[in-house]
Amino acid sequence: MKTAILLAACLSAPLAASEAVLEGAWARATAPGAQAGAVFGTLRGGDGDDRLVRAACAVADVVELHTHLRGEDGVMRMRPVEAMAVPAGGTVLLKPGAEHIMLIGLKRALAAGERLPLQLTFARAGQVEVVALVGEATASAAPAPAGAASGAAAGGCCGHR
Ligand SMILES: [Cu+2]
Repeated sequence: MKTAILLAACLSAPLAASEAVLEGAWARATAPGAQAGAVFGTLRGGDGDDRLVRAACAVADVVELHTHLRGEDGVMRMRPVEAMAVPAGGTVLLKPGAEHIMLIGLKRALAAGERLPLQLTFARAGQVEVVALVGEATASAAPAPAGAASGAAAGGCCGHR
């Protein structure tokens, strides 16, 4: 039933499809010489189930998709995953201690306040360019961009580059 309705909607409005995105991408600043960094944010699903299958970043030799799993010894450890499922209309929160995008082999330190371009590849949505805002090294949530209070939809967002 649901599939039939979705299919009809797609056929009648093929250009109005919404695709999976990473919203509010952010990263933690890294110490000079640090080998790794991580990117977080909220994966938001589009009209259809999707999967984040790859990520790339110019400042890292390798970018992996990671999750945290509890080992047999009870300790949480990062594990690479082949893909992150992004259900249609759903959200997946990437945050410290959970799913994240791992930057390995950093070519330089990430500085608080900088904007870090990333290329994400979704199985369905294809390649998507996102910019992660770098927060403090100890940040546990996305930094608020100057002049853009979270939740303020009107104005604000694009004047500060
Ligand atoms: Cu990791």
